[in-house]
Amino acid sequence: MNKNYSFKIFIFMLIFMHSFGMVSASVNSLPIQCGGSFQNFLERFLSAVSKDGVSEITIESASKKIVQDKKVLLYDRSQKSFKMSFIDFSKKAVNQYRIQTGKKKIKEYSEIFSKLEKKYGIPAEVVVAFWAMETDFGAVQGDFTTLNSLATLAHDCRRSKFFQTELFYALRLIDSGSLQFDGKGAWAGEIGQVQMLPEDILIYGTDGNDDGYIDLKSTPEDALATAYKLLHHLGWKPNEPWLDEVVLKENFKFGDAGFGRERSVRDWKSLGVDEIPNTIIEKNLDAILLLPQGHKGPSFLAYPNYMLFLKWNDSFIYTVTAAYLAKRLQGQGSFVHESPEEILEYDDMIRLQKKLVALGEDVGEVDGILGAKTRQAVRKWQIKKGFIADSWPTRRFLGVLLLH
Ligand SMILES: [Ca+2]
Repeated sequence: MNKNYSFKIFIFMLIFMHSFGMVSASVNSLPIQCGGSFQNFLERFLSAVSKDGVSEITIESASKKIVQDKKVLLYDRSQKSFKMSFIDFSKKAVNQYRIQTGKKKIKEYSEIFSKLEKKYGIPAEVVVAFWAMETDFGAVQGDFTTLNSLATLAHDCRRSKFFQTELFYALRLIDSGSLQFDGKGAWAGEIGQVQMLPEDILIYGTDGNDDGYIDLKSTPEDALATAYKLLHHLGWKPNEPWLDEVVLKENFKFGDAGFGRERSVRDWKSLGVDEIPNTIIEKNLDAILLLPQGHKGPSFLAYPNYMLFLKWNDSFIYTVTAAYLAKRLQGQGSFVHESPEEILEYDDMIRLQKKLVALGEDVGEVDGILGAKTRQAVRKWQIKKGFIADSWPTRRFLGVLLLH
């Protein structure tokens, strides 16, 4: 393919779409009704988006080439990694290979990193942590056909509206020549070295190596520049920290930890949070205290920039791990911990969530995942039942709760 030609179309499309306000979450003709026969859904979808400016030739090819991929639904129903505990997941995700390779990559791409760091005030280690977590520096980008993945998830009713919009933008990427019908990526439709969805690619796609073409799959400079731009737009506060491991004094009141209980760093210090770096105490930002595996696990202070990790990926365990990997890339040692109790088995986690729901608590989806809402509900009942309120449900806690 003539790369320059397709790039010119791509840039034209971006200018066109921005000037008409078309790079936005809503597309006039969407959403359509989800479910029913897949082929019927696809035809209805294509007929709807043809009115929103997808070219006739793309619509015609899409109708012939896009097929349902049932494997995508299996993946969607079981995101196993987040049924792991923080310590298990982070030990797997933050390994020597990633730390050493990450440091090497920062040297190898030092030119573009220093340019981007200066422009956005985001340390290279933060972006490299995402690069490592998402694709092992581009090595594992996924082998699912992006269009089929997006169409399968758009047809499925669980998150249909979201994926209908992404499918629409994927067709726009095809129109612009920057995506092919057989283009591959992750099972949920993310593309390239930092795994981005079509709408984000249209908005934030950046030509990092100035070759006149945006290639997020095989040009690291383009993927990195795009990730920087996204983090900047999500609201990264330049030259501010995101996370520090800390140590808690004996008799620390663990119930102060968790989301929604921000305090200034100096307040935390007076409450018994130790080993906060001096530069952080001087800045005196607001912070929350995170105990991802309860009071016997590691403890972290998380500053406002940590919330940007949650905008990138809404899994609590993923984000603490990515934020911690960025610190390890900066030379921090591995976290310390005692021997916290293992995470509840899946079936027990479901029993716990169902019991909490029966007690009138909001745990979000009953999905067997110890997310932020389940943790908050656990904390509340730990206080009621006289347990240490560290949001980490042990087997004994579950037993006591089930008897309530
Ligand atoms: Ca490029």
